[in-house]
Amino acid sequence: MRYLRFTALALLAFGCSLPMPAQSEEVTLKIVSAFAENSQYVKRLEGFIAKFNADNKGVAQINFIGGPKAIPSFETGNAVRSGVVDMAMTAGAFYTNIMPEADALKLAQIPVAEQRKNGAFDYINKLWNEKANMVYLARTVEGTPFHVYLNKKIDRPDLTGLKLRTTPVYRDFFLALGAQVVQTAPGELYTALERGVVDGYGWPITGIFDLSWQEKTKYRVDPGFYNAEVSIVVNLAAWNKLSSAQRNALSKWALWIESQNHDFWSKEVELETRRQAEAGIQVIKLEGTQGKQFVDKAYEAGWAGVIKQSPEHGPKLRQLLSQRQ
Ligand code: 173
Repeated sequence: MRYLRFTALALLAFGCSLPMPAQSEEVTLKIVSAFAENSQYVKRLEGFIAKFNADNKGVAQINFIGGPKAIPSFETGNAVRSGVVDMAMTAGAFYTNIMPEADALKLAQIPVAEQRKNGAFDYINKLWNEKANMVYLARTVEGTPFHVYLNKKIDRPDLTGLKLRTTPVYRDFFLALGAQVVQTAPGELYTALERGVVDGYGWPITGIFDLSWQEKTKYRVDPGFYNAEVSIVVNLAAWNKLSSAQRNALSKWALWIESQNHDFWSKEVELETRRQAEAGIQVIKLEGTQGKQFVDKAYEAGWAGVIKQSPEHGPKLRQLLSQRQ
């Protein structure tokens, strides 16, 4: 027994005296997605990973673990914060449990390329580092508005009497318009629509076909509002362990995917709008003043919600993310 213990200790000591792996050794980073594996968001992520991996053999590789079946959408923030995974492609709405400020990114009125120049990106990173143990690496979705999708008709910006599926993205706005709300992960929405538990939902202009919601959707309300946000975040400790070559590789490809956002998403918006019409989804168009009031109310309710939850950082985020006057 004594001998065994001695051997074990000797082995441990020997193990510890092995040289530490050199910083330049290839690292594999595990990434999960808050969105379904067949979604457009994930297809684009996989394209990004393929390019990154081909460019970084011997330096760093990204390994896609899976979508919400691996880590539920609303748990992605916790998984990155705690280091269960190294990275996630997720939306701020899914980790307001960690930091309420995460949901403010949907309110950005300037592209991420500009956020990198006006100090917003640095401010975000400081906050994300401190409050979520995360590096905010790249915004992969921008320039696609959210919409209200309904199965009951409305003729003015009023959702009184309707029960809508929500996430933190839409909650304050839907409540301001008189709706009742129920929160679900995207993966639970089809069933909620099928069972008539909800009369509609919020979602961006793109992506409703990924989980077949078009089968259970009669109307889309125009105009859209906000700026759907999906980003790649990295566990801070995992980031700090990387060599500068590995960090540079991630930053280089972060800039690359962001540089593709405008062209990629403007095309998708066009395609998906047409596809919705072809699927028979009718547009309820709030015209003129009504349309303007609808969008103004969205931003008003959205910022009021963020500032209420974060009086310390909300106003600064508003200043940095809003259109320059
Ligand atoms: O689930 C959602 O409706 C949501 O919050 C969201 C956020 C960003 C992109 C798509 C959906």
